[in-house]
Amino acid sequence: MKKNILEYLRNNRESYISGSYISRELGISRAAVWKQIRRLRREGFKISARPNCGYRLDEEPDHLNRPLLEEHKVYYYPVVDSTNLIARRLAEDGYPAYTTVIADEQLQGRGRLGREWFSPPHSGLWFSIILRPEMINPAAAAPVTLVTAAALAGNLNHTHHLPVKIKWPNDLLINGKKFGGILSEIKGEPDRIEYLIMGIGLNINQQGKDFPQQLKDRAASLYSESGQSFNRTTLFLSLWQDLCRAYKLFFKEGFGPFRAQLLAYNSFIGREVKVTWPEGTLEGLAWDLDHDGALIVRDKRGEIRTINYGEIN
Ligand code: BT5
Repeated sequence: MKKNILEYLRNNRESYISGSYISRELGISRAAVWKQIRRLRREGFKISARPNCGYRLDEEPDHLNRPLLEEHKVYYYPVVDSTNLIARRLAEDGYPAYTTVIADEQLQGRGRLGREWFSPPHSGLWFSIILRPEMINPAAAAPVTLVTAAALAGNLNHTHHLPVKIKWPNDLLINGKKFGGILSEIKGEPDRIEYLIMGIGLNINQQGKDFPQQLKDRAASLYSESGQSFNRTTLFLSLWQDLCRAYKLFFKEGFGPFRAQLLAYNSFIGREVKVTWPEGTLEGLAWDLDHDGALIVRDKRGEIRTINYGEIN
């Protein structure tokens, strides 16, 4: 029945179609029509309603293209708790490197340090890639988050002409607002990595008003800042191919080839920053990135400090 109502709306895109007409044609009550309209809206269809005129279909949701994704061995789920958790289960079951999980919606999307990651349906890219870098010890893998950020920023700047910047170590910004984040999780021993899970969240087609109150001033999407909406499947495949290429190069040649790209797209070098790191907080001038991607800060007393783990606030 939902499908039939959708057909009526699709065939009348130019005008409003009355609820009573649909109910007569389908032989159902007006309440049943209304129920189905509500259901379609929950699925992401934008349907406007006008008193005495009826309903009009304004926009269809951008569904991720499951068959195309699965051709690339990317596992699609409509709703998950967190793609990082699903990827971890697959990694434990022995799925190979580059196996990827993508979801339309996450109910418990996670950031670093147990923070939440807002992951509504039909609008973003929420995905996790399994990596199995056999040759690297865990310390050498630390820059993998920066490699991810460099690959994403490189693609979005070059291929899509978007002014995307990186905030060390895991934030992606557009016009100074955060639209993406990276969460890497590791399983291994001191001298060997069993697997890494690279979780990536990108706001794509949300409108500014779609963000919850506490994020409204700080969060953005590619659409809210550029006015361009994107086919999420096409954009994902373009980013994913660049990411896989970047990881292969990183495992072969280390962080070296990525340092210049990171510097080119950074939003912090030469700025006064406040950094949280295991020793507390530190204020100073972001000075440089070292050869491993560690942040070099000149503190208030003029001392040079090297931050391996932490974040710019
Ligand atoms: C991150 O953490 O930025 C990492 C986010 C990684 C999300 C991906 S989605 C696929 C995979 N599966 C998961 O469960 N996670 C990964 P962090 O630096 O800790 O930033 C978290 C903070 O960003 C929150 O405390 C909010 O302030 C803000 N935030 C939450 N959701 C946001 C959103 N959708 N857009 C912009 N900012 C957001």
